[in-house]
Amino acid sequence: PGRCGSVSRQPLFRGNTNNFTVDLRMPGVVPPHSDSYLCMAFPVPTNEDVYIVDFTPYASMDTVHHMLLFGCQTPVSTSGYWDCGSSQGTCEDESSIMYAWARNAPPTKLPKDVGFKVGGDSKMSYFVLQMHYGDVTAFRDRHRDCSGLSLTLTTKPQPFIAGIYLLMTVDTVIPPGNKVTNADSACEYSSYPMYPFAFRTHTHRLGKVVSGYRIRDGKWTLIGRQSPQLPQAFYPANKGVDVKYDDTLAARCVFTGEGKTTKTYIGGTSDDEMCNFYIMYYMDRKHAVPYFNCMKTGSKRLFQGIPAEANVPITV
Ligand code: IYT
Ligand code: CU
Ligand code: CU
Repeated sequence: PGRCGSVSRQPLFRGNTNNFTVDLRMPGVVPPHSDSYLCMAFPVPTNEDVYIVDFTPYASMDTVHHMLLFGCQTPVSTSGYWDCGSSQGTCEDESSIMYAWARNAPPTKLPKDVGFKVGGDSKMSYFVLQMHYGDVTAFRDRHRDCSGLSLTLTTKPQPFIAGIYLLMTVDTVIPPGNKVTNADSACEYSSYPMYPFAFRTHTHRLGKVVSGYRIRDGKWTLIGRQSPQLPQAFYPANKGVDVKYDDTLAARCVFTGEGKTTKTYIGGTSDDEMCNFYIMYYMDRKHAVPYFNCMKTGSKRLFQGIPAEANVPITV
């Protein structure tokens, strides 16, 4: 008692029996050093299918750099929190990101009638909260952190199901020096219509701009473009860009090797790089797919058609 006194550990039922909220909070932690990543898993509190329809962040602005929510079946640990920095991950199996909070960025809202499906037979039996703590000098007073999220869940089937499409590169090598290195990925889309409504970019230090597109009949339409040096939240996607069977999804990350003396590879540490473009979308519940992954390198020929804006660094 006392540590996170007012945080409830039990789902709260309120309004009608269809709706409840779940608090996912760190259990009063002191991050061991600046730039710590700490994770904690929480079981989805029902065997039924439930839908996340809203997120409410509770984060200490002075210490929390960012906070991510994943869903998966087998978290790295199910008791207490663990260090989930570069070496240890979040889940043993495939995990899917569902929410991102980043300092100084407005949080994402799901559109009406859209929910992430969890529990039941969804393969999402645990929530994993990942916290990135920045400067720990704020912990000199020995207080403990109880930051986290509150989820609004409903058992009422939602007309549309939210999901994540991740485009990433796995073989990018950034040569040291001044010049620009592009990391391109692209995949043909061969499923039911998907409606992007938010996007998130992720690189480490060397990323300048990340852009994602739908290619239809040779025409490139922007889904989103952002500097990965800005808070890595989900930002609103370009409106009205649906994705249909036979479209291609494509993303480019622009890196610079400036200031480096050695090659930089894709990897988990802050000395490595990553090139990620996440699309948050919804699909009709009748044939919704909860996540997609594209790890295919985009061809030179295809990327000759990319709009020039994708090469323009965003200064922050
Ligand atoms: C090598 C890489 O790019 N890793 C990324 C993307 C990634 C996320 C998930 C890859 C796999 C996953 O199951 I979830 I395979 C990556 O680690 N990105 C970080 C977070 O860990 C999600 C990020 O902040 O986007
Ligand atoms: Cu962070
Ligand atoms: Cu990364």
